[in-house]
Amino acid sequence: MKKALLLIDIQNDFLPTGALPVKDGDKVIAIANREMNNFDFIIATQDWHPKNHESFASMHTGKNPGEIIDLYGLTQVLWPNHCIQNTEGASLSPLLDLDKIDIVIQKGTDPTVDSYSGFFDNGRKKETKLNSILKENGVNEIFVMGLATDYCVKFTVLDALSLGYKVNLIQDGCRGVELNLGDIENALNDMKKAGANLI
Ligand code: VGL
Ligand code: ZN
Repeated sequence: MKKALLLIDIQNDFLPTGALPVKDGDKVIAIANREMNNFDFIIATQDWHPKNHESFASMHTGKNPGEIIDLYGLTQVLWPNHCIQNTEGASLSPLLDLDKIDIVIQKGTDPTVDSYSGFFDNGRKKETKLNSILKENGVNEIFVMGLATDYCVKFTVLDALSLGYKVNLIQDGCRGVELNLGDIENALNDMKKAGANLI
């Protein structure tokens, strides 16, 4: 069986000068470039929202980023506009060794539901091609890193575990949003408790 490296949402908007900046998010780039030398199958995920995505605070009159709403039955944190399809902010960082990435999985395209995980939307109603691509390629173990620890990294890891993959989290290759103090630590604990190997 085969191993794969999963690079989560290393996109301009999540870097320190982006629309939804993750503190020290740029620090993961060198780690990603180093890790890519250790894998022959590399997948990147890309948050890829239409401009009317309902996770954007701008879509809800009187609401600000960081506030929480009910979005068609799911709890939704509201975000600044970010990773809008075909914008510079949505591009994977040009500082990544992009040539080494085999496949890019886009997510978050349905305006009515957010999609933190690379596998499923937050309501688990629709699935990306990630699971089938891993299966077709005989992958049973994944190494995950990227942005953000407490959102897209966490939910990708939890879904991968639920699908039966062996999951290793490259800890120094992740940075988090930390909307509330302790979110990153709690996310790491949640992933560990669910069976992820923190390396
Ligand atoms: C993410 C918030 C909103 C992430 C994406 O990549 O972790 N976080 N959209
Ligand atoms: Zn998003």
